[in-house]
Amino acid sequence: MPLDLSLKIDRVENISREEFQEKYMRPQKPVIIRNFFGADAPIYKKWSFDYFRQELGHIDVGVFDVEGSSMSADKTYKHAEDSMNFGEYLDLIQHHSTTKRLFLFNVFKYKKELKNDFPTPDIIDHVLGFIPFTFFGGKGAVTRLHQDMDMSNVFLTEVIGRKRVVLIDPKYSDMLYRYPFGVHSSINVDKPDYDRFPALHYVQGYEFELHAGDTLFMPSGWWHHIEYLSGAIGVSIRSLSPYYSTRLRGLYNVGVLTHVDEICRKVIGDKWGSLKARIAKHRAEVAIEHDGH
Ligand SMILES: O=C(O)CCC(=O)C(=O)O
Repeated sequence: MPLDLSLKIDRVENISREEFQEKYMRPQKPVIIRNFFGADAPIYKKWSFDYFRQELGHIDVGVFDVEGSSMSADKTYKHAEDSMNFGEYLDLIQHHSTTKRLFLFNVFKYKKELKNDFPTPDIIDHVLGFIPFTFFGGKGAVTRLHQDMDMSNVFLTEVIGRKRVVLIDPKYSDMLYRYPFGVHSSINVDKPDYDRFPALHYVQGYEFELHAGDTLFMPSGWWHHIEYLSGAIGVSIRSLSPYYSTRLRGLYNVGVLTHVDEICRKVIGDKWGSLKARIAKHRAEVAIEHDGH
């Protein structure tokens, strides 16, 4: 049986600041916003595979390919394992299937003025302006189910291409068997193993496609699984949660938790991963007892 991903996400265009804050930001409810940066924003017309090949085809970029069989399910990968010429990488993702991705790629380091192509809309506050990131990937690339560690709100804009997104409320974190000391889950959203992970029976989420011109508002801590349905280019901007407890949680995750995890992995070795899996299982059992019906 597939996961219950039958919730329907709202789609809006030209939403006012008041409506966005009241209906989506304060309740932390996801929504897809069409032409978030304004219909005439240069990003929608100027950014393309050809444009990047022409402007930055000569640089080398760090390439992630960690979603394969060799990855540790509970580990957050922060550094690219490989590097490639950007022009060749763009040819690859434009014309072929590949699992290679550019993840949290700071293209603005090479071309600062690209930031002017997408003015921050005034419907949002507390934008973390210093870190817009870009995402490049080829058809077939997958970002496994995870939460963003800094717990910021994410506005993920699809500039070119299509993606399939699975989005799940953080209230289900225990039922998703979240590994402690991290932001990953043991489960595969496309092949849920209900025998090993029975709490998945109680999880509900959204599943939808993002198309060029769509921006997904992903509230703090929402679980996401992203599959590239074509070669794609995206950009995300982030904003602080309206809630201080969530902001603190993000600071704690980035400043403390992730380092404790790395130290324990080094000191304890493989047993650390299995201990975390046991804790995740126990928490899911408790959640079934409290919330399962
Ligand atoms: O590749 C993408 O489009 C976004 C990936 C993402 O949001 C993430 O890895 O947190």
